[in-house]
Order: sequence, then C-alpha cells, then structure tokens
Amino acid sequence: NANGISKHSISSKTPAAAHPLAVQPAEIASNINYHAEFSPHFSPFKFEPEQAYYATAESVRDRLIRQWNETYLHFHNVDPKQTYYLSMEYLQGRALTNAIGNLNIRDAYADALNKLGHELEEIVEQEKDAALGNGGLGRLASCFLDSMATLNLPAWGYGLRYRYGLFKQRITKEGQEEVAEDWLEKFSPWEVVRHDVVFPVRFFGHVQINPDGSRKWTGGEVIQALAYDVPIPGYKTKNTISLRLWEAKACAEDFDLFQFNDGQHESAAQLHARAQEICAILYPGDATEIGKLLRLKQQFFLCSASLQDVIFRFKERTNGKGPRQWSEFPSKVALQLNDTHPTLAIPELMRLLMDDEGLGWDEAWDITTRTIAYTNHTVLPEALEKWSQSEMWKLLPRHMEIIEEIDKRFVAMIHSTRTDLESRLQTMRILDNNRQKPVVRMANLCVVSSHTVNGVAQLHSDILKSELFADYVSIWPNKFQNKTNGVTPRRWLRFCSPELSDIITKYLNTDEWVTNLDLLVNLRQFADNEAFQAEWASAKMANKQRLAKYMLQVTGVSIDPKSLFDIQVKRIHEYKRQLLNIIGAIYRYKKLKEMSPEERSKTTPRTIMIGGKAFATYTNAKSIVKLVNDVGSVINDDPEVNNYLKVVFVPNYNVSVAEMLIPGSELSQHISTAGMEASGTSNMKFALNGCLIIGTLDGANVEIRDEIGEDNFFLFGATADEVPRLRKERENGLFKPDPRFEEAKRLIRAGAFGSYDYNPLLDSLEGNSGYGRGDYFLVGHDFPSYMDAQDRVDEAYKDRKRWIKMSILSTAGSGKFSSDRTILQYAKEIWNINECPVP
Ligand code: T68
Repeated sequence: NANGISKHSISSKTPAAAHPLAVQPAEIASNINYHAEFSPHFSPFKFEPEQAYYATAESVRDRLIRQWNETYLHFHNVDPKQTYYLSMEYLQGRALTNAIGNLNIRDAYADALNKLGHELEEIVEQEKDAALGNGGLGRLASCFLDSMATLNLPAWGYGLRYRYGLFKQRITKEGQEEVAEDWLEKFSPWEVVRHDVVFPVRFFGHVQINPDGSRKWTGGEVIQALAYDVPIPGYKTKNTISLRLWEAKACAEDFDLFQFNDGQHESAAQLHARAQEICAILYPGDATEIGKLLRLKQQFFLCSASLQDVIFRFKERTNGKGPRQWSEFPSKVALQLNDTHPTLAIPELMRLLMDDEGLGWDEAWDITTRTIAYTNHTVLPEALEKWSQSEMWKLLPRHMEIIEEIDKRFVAMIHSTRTDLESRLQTMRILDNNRQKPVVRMANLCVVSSHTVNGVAQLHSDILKSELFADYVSIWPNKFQNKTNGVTPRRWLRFCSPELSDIITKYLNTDEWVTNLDLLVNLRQFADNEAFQAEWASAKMANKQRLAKYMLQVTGVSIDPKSLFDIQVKRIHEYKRQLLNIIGAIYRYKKLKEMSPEERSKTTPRTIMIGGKAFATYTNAKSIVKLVNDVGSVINDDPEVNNYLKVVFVPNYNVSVAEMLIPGSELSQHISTAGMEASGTSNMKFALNGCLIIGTLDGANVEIRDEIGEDNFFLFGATADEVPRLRKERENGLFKPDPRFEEAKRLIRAGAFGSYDYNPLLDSLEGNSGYGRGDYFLVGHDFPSYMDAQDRVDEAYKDRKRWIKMSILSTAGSGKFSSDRTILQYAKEIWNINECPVP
C-alpha cells in the first residue's frame, strides 16, 4: 500500500531471539523474523519475497557458521595434509536450496516460510546466481567443492571475488546482447569478509640484488588482497569448508590527501582505482585468448594472495611442536591448478621460498614440484595460454627471472640426459623465443613444474599423452594421469528433481545413493517393472510441464509437454557444433512442409531447445545465436508444422536455468567434433536425469556410453582418430557434401529465415581450406550420420515403453559420474590426503 507496508508485514512485537539452530518450523520462523528485524537491510515492516529471501538466507548462514568454525578448528588441531584448489572461476549458482538441502532442513524451512505467508519455491527464486565462471571449467570447480565438503576432506577453494560475473544474455532482434550482471548489487548473504586476512600483492617494480647475492623484488605498486569467505556445506555432515575469494583494495595511506586537497582528485585516488580494476570483471573468454595485461594481473593476484595465506597457515599450525621445517611443506600442502590460469603459483611459490624464507634453489624447487599438480581442460591450440615475455618482465620481473631459470635448467637437463629429444626442444621449452614477440608457454611451465598432470576424461587424457604432451611422457612416464570429471548428485539430481529422487529412494529403499551414486545401478532390475516405469514417466512429465511453463514465461513460446524435449545447452562454439543441430532442424522443417497432413501426423513431435552464451567478440558464435532465434521465429509461427516441430532459444543459460532444463529433458545433444571436447559435464547431468544422449565419441561421451550401454546411446559421427584424415581429404577436394545439408544451407542463404547476412557463417562450412573456411569442424562430414541417428531417435520415441526403459537405464548407468568418485581419485592418486570428519 501507500505506506509500503506489505500484507506479510513482520510482527511488531520483538521476537524471541530465536536460537540459530532451531529445528521446529515455528522457531525457525521466529529466527527468520529476527533477522528481518535485527539485521535490517531494508525499510522496516516490509516482508515481500525479497526481504524474506535475505532474512531466510541469513538464518541459514547462522546455522552454517558454527559448524564452519568447528571445521576450521578441527583442521587446525588435527593438522592434516590439506588441498588448496586454485581456480580463476567458480560457477556456484544459487546457494539457498543447496544449503538447506545439505543441512537436511528443507522441509522445516518450507514450513517456517509458510507460517510467514511465503512459499519456499518463490523465495529461492529471489537469489541471483553467483556466476564467477564461464562454463564447464568453473562449474566443475563448484561441483568439486561440494564433493570435498561431503567427503569430509581437508580442502579449500581459492578464487577471485569479481564484482561483475558472467554477463546476462538478452536476446533482441539483433541477436545476443550482453548486459552486466551485478550479483553484489544489494549484497550476498553467503559471504563473510575477514578483515584480519589481508596480504600485500606487488606489481611492476624491480629486482634488487643484496650484498649476499640474494634477491628481493621491490618498488612498483602494492595492492592489498582482502579475504571474503563463502561457506561450502557438505551433505549430511558437519564438515563445512571454505571458498576464499580475494578482493583487491588499496590502503588508506595510498590515498593522497595532499593531492586531493589540491584539487587533483583523480590522481589522489589512482591506486584505489587500479585496485578496483583487478576484481571488476570475470574474463569472459571460453577458449579464446585476448591477452590483456589486466587478466595477467588477476591471475597473479589470485596466486600471490593464496600462497601467502597457505604459507601463513602452514607456519601457524605448529601444535606446540616448535617451528615448522620447510621439508614438511609437501606433506601438509597440495596445490591443484585448475587449468593454466593459476600457473604463476609456480614462480610465486619459488620466490616466496627463496627470497622471503631464504631457501636455496634446489630445496625450493623440490618443495614446489612436490606440491603442485596441474589439470588440463583443452587441447584447442588457441586456448593454450601464452604470455608475452616483455609484458611479464614489466609486471613480474622476479618471476620472469625464475621462469628463465626453470627453462634454462630444463634445457640443460635435455642436453645432458636426453640428446634424443634435442630436436624437440623448440616445442618443449617453456620460453618460445622463435617469434617476433617471445612468449612464455604456460602449459609447458605447468608440465615441467608439476608432479602430476591430468586430463578430464579418458579420451582426452590419452590425447594429451599421445599428442600435446607426448614428448614429456618419454621423460616422465608416470607424471600423466586421467581423472574423468564428475558432477555433484546433490545439486544435479537430489535437489533439482525431487520427484525423480523420491522414486529412486523408494525403489532402492534407501537414500544412500545421494552419497554413493554407484547404488543407482540397482535400478536396472526395475527397468521393465511397469509400476516403476509409470512412476518414472509421471515424474519426468511433471518436470516437463514445469519446464514448459518456464519457457512460456521467458520466451512467450508455448511448447507441448507431450512432444519430445530435445535440448542442447552449453557455451556457443563452432567445435560444439550448434550449427549441426540447427541445420538438422531446418531440414526437418523442410521435410515436414513437404508432407501431407496425414504423413505429418505420423511423425514424432519435437521441441528443440538450444541455449548458451557466445563470447562477446566471437562473431560466428553470435551469428549462431541469431540463426537459432530466426529459425525459431519462422517455424514456431508456421501453423502447418508447429504442432510437430518447435525451435526455441533458451535465453541467458546459467546454473539455475540448467536446474530447470535438465530434469525436463528427454534427449540432449553432445555433438562436438571428436577429439575437441575435453570431457563435457552437462552430458553427465542429463544422463543422470534419465535423458538420452545423441552424441559423438568425444570426451566423456565415450565413458557414458560404456556405462549405460550402446543400445541406450544415439551414436554418430567420425571418431577422433579419423578426424585428421578427413580434414586432409577435404583439403584435397575429395569431400562430397550431402544434398540435404546443401539444401538446408541454401534455404538460409535464400533468406527463408530472414534477411540477416548468414553468408560469412555458412562460408565457414564450405571450400576446401583457409581461415574460417573448409569446415574445420567437419559439420558437413558428420551430417548424414547425424540425421540417421535422429531418425533412430524418432523411431525409439514412438515406443514409449522402450524409451522409458532407456531413460531408466541412463540414470542407472550414471553412478560413475559423481564428482565424489572424481574427488576421491584426486585425493588418493594426486593429493595424498585423507578424510578429516568433524566429530
Ligand atoms: C571445459 N573448459 C571443457 N574452459 O571445454 C569441457 N577456457 O570439455 C570440460 O568438461 C570442462 O572444461 C571441465 O573440465 C572450459 O570451460 C573455460 O571456461 C575457459 C575459461 C577461460 C579461458 C579458457
């Protein structure tokens, strides 16, 4: 009303200062009320969904704080070896549903909110996604944290607290528009600032040589790293670990009062402005290297602050046994580099050990190489980081000295022990001086300096060993491992699809599958059970209806829950081949148009949903977004066919949208050119939710198909080892395109889907070779076999019993793809850490 007092106004009586660990809904309700009144962020007497969300989140956070502190203290006292996961990205998504789910207090909170006149479902929607990542790599880091906490492992995450995370995608007539997403606009109730945890991080300056020959990096500018901690609760355990995100700040002394009073406002606050830049935005790249100095600063900022913190903790945990020996460091600390983005941890650890702690090179090198391990996530050459040596000399002069020394010693080692590899040195070296602008190859630095290097799916790890890192394998055959990715079954099944979860629990007669996903295999015995099938089908239908409602709300397009829901959601990239999907859809449309109404009525109705963000300057990716939207507009408005086919672009794909889409999916597309997708992780989430996969033998698809059975996987396309030959054949003009493929492209060029100029995009699929031509990703080659696989899908869907059975078998075969399995393998085979449960 006019006074701004809502109908759900909070009680005007002072509520009992309800206990933060209340279990009864009435007590929880008064605890929520307490927060609304005594941790006010809004005007009093307002208790709309937004206010209710913040008060609820604070109430939940309070419960976490006690067990979080207990976890910290327990780790401190036990002093186990601890893993520190260094990642420039975390795609956390929303925290509320996850927190109350892991704490096993969801129902009590739902009841409490009811008492206050709210629905939990509506309240959780108020939360903005924390999108501090781009895609699979960032989401993997978040799934890993969930598993580390659930498995009671002594492990922490380190990252950066970006002010603006991944952009919000708006779809206009022009296609994708990027809008800054201010997840901290109000504030995040899930972070706690630690004003006592601050470390200086230096940039620029010079190296000073002391009389004793030791070196010291001085001068330049010094920015403060301030810690913000996010609690990561484990599932049904007290253990609650930390994600520590650094924010950049300048000191008060850096503010030049004299200059300011003199009217020079900007230069007075210069360092403050520079500090603010560092954590302003997430690097919006996926597999493209823009090489900005700011990105390098961000990377170093993460590495330096995190290592100072790790060393501080190492020194602090003495347990009265006198000062620590540095030789103990590798038995107390494991550092995992999430891709090459935190590579500077290597020279930074060397510098801290030598220049600050006084160790010699050999001892520092021994400690560093026994502590650090590296995960590779891509073989795409354009995504392998290379930094300009001259830029690095300016920004990090001491680190460049150390990197040169590592390179020099590596070269000497080859000359003295492996003369057979001398001819390979030019590609194996860390420094690449054979170009106009010499660079540092970060992946090479990681391989040389890590005790373990791993790929993220078996095929990918095999390719690393046989191609990208083949030369190093002959030097260090035991350094290379595989750790097939996984996803957390809490967020990606238990919480996002409670309907399906309840059925699984009912038939397995236990909910232990939530922490022991291998138990899903026991669903196989019910795959033909009619009662089970019926319950399964109705849970899937409920999820489809929820999804249809959502799609109507965000796109205005009404989709039929009885049609086959076919989904492809992931970052838009040519190698992921959204073009193959849309060109296939166009051909399907053409065929439907040619059919009689009678023939049409016999086809399998389909709803194709495609979603994902395109890197802002990746022209072809943005054209693909536009094309999907244009094709959708024509087909969805065509009354002759729109009962049989719809094509809908899902705007602003992110973690919470995925939580809506995946449970409602029946078919999902994982159709990258073989050898190019390192793993994929959404394929695992879809399979876990009983969704069938149409896919190539790429990344983790290979292992998913092995687990769920070839009869339950729609396979097509060239294999990774055929790809080089097929590319050669194309170059030699030996490729004959499929007429259906040609026809679909012709329709686009002829303007059947609007007047936008798609010629440059389509040109990339044509010709024999050349930059942006020659169909490097083999869309044309794989098209006929893709269309065959789609025909098999249509046939299979007509036999609903068979389809449901395949769906059940997908879930039943997904046990391997829990991130709990992945993390246990890292713990045992790379980190050498043990569980440390809080009693
Ligand atoms: C993904 N990589 C892989 N990179 O593409 C995917 N890159 O196959 C794999 O499943 C996943 O990692 C997890 O292992 C990425 O997501 C990026 O996001 C990225 C970000 C910045 C720079 C380069």
